[in-house]
Amino acid sequence: MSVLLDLHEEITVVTLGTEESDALAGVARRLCTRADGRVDNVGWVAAAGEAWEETPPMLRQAVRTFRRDSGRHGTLLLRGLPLGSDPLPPTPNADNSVQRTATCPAAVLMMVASGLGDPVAFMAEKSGALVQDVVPVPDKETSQSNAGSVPLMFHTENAFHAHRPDYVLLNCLRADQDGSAGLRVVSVRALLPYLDDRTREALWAEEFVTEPPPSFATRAGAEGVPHAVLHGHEDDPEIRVDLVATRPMTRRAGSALARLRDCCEAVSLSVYLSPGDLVVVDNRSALHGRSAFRARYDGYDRWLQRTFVLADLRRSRRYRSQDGHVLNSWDVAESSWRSTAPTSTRDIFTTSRSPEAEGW
Ligand SMILES: O=C(O)CCC(=O)C(=O)O
Ligand SMILES: [Fe+2]
Repeated sequence: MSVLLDLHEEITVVTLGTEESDALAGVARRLCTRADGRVDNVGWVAAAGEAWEETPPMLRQAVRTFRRDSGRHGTLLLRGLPLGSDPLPPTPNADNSVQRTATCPAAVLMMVASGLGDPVAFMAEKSGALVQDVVPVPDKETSQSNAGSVPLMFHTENAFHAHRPDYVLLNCLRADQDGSAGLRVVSVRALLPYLDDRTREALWAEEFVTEPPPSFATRAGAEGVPHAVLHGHEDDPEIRVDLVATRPMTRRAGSALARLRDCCEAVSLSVYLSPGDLVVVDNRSALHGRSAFRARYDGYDRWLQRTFVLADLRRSRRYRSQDGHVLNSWDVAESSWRSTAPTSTRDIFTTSRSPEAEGW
């Protein structure tokens, strides 16, 4: 199943019919009553995983297929998802707003996340809540974060991080009033044919450093370990870059980043989300960003809910207290930071967190 978007390129779209949407709403309703409906409770997350098994088979099949091969654009768009029968409250506009209580859209988000792996959050970001609101925030218009409304540059989510998400999920509760906010996606598979040999060679070299976003408190003197933008198999590489936070360390790396930026602009796709649309971005093969839109702060602004997924939760165990779903702020990990990285597990778990955490 597919749909045509701008540039007449196709991303995979799966649309639920009324019957499937109603069935999914029933499963979500029951899930909301489990474990006191507390989204961040490990028991509730486990219940979301169980509930996923009761969702319509075509939904599970689409997610399973995407997990095996995220396709040319590394993006899956699920449409026709239920939002519940309660009227939607006004769009929040507080900074770092999160959804701690189960609602129909949050339940759907977390069930789909369970189908892809395990939902996770980062303690330093939006207080470690598993379901985060992506909404424009007054006075943050120009911020290169999801609280802003100027164009948001292409990025791998939490590109600096050794345990960056494998998938980013965004569930649309409300579109922006002018219909101008497009989620922009561009995959390495679409980019590669446009990159000349010299650019590719530079992108494979470990000549880039990526800073954490403002939400992740850094230790003075912490030094990012150089990494490549392209890695993995040369036929089908993964991409790791943030066009704001990644710095070139050499002249050729700088030229390659500039070329990459131009190509992203040229071959990206925009997805204009409507209520009931949920996008899954494969964070290993696709970058995402967002076009500008006008925020009004009148309760009817654009409202997405977001969660992250790790395909293999176990690998990050060292950084998760009590085998929970929240990665500590300092689990940038030995492979991402050197010299000033935490030296003991105790150190990792006791490092202070930034109350000003800002979503990225
Ligand atoms: O606002 C959007 O569509 C995407 C924002 C974003 O990059 C994110 O929340 O990770
Ligand atoms: Fe993002």
